[in-house]
Amino acid sequence: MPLPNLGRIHIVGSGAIGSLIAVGAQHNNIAYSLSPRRADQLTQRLITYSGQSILLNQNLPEPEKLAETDLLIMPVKAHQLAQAAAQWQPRIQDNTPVLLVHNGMGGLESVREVLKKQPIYLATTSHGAMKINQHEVKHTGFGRTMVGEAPDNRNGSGEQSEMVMKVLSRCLQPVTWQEDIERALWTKLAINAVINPLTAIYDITNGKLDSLQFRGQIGDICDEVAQVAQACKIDLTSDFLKENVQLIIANTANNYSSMHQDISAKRTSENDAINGFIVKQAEKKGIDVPVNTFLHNKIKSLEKNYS
Ligand code: KPL
Repeated sequence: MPLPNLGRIHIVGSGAIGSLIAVGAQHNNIAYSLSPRRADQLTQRLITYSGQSILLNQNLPEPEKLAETDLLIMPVKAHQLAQAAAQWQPRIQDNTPVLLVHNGMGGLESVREVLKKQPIYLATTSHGAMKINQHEVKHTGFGRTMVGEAPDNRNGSGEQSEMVMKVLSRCLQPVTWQEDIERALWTKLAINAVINPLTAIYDITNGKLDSLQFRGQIGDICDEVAQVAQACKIDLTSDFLKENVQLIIANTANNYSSMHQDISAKRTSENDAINGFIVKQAEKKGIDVPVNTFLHNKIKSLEKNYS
């Protein structure tokens, strides 16, 4: 059934998570457009978690202008957000809701520089997906999604929040609404700070981290993230983070993390927004985070080796 008060959703980029959202929209008869950064990168098919093949054949042309009742979804990497926001800014209204879905932190700040008035929503998902070639995406790990209003939301209304929640519940389920989305984002930050660099450095799937060999490092990373989070007034304990990390390792065991995929494909990863963000915050608070510093530097050196 179509959603009341919703025009269309516009998905920026044609990456793995954006493509998952597009398939969810198509399945639920929500009008959508998927706009790849490059025309030859458009996802045309998705292999679902249960192995079904779905053609994305209802993709609408990219809109000239978005209405207040449309939703702009930006599932692109943190370092690509500023440019994407600048590109879409002339096409959206002051009241058009914008939903950010990315790993790591710092995305809201860079989008806010450009979209000063729009209501912004933040989501985080632990679904695993990967682009297996330019036109195909595979849903590799079944996760869950959390969404909430950005702390600095300007024009958001209850009705709009409800619409955002309903869209996501159909497109990236299961979804829970978070009054305190920052806590959820920090929890996901810890998950990414562990899984992403370790899988990229050791060239393994997420599930391989469930081995005694990694217990110590995982514990140390969570201890450091919890310490920095607490210094930033986010109420999280290391034990809670460790529990969540182990859960996601189990739920996405066969997945190659996004950082593993980026490093293998010689693309810039989200290193700066994940371990790099923790290192920066730690510096500001005067906290020593040797394991996150090591991982941040190690991934940077792998990125430097791109020919
Ligand atoms: O977010 C992810 C990522 O790969 O970036 C997880 C949840 C770790 C799934 O691989």
